[in-house]
Amino acid sequence: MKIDAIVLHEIQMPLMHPFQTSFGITTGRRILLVELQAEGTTAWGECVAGEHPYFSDEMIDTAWHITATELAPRLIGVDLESGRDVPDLLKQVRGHRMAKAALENAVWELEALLKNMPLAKLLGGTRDKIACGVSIGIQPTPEKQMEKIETELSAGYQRIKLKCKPGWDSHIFEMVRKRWPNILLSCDANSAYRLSDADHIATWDQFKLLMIEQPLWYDDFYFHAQLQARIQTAICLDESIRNRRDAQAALELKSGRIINIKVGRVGGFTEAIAIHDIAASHAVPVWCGGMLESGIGRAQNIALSTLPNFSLPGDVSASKRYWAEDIIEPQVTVSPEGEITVPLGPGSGFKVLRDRIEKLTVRKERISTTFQG
Ligand code: OSB
Ligand code: MG
Repeated sequence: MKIDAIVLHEIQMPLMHPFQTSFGITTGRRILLVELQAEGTTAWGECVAGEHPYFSDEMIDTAWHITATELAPRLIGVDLESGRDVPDLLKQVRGHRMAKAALENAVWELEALLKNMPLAKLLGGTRDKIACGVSIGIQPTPEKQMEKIETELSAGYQRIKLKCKPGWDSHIFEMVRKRWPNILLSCDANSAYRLSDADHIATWDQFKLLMIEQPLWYDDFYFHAQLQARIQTAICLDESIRNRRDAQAALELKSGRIINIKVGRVGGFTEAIAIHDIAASHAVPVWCGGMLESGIGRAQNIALSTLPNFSLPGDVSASKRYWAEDIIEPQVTVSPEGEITVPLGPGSGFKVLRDRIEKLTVRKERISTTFQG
């Protein structure tokens, strides 16, 4: 496979509902899409970097710059056999994993399209349906939070994850458990607590949470191990797992008992699969996280979620929770049983709506020259 050109598009889309985490509120997304033109075919990838460097140190503008100047030129004109070839070609550039993932994943998509096979199969997936949960942002009032949960449970979602932070935690969990004693419930602190909060966090054991996601620093797994030793509830690591070595170190240190895999956070499908495998070898379940993706990233998350050790419901949910109209067809839908059926067509199995993307595009750049040291 030889890539002739890579086109970067920035699209802007308002979210259906503002999404609040412990690090801020997102009302609309600026999304970098990469379009590979190769072998007479087009394959798309999505960069999950946010509008600000709050979740990680990447953001759309750094990802755009690095992609245009350093990453894309290293892929143009090179003979690629598979998406697995990409990490080696990009390894001279340190970090910038979300930018790298968009390109690598587009190459996997390209490979699946050219082989006329589902991306899920190419990645080693074995499921024809995936289990869905939702991540619900912090709401203006506890009552609104309960309403949101009610809506998502009625839609069939199998697991509710609540964003939390100091001052928005125990009383909310208590209200939820009074009303729904048995649902699968978890929380995500996005690094809002410190080890000095361990006694407070230990009181959440009474709420029988499925997991507590990334309670401490975004770049830590040493202190997470100390916290895990002091609580019964499983810790799930998100931000702090950047690659397979982090996963191995975290599991050996017992920093958590569950891993959230976000393909953008770890630099692409190759690394995501490696982390999936390491977790499996430790009998640690994984699930697929979300980054408020458009349909392109969402479709690729569905494919990844078909791997065997993705055994907990992920944060991959219906398009309509995010967008008035998604950029793929059909839109991603979730059954009343809380499942997404994995499409059987080639690639991620969804049609990319180019006209819609063009309408939403505010910035575009075409790269067709090879990297000159
Ligand atoms: O920590 O999982 C997270 C969204 C943006 C940044 C970080 C996170 C999230 C989510 C949303 O939880 C998941 C989704 O619905 O896409
Ligand atoms: Mg998280």
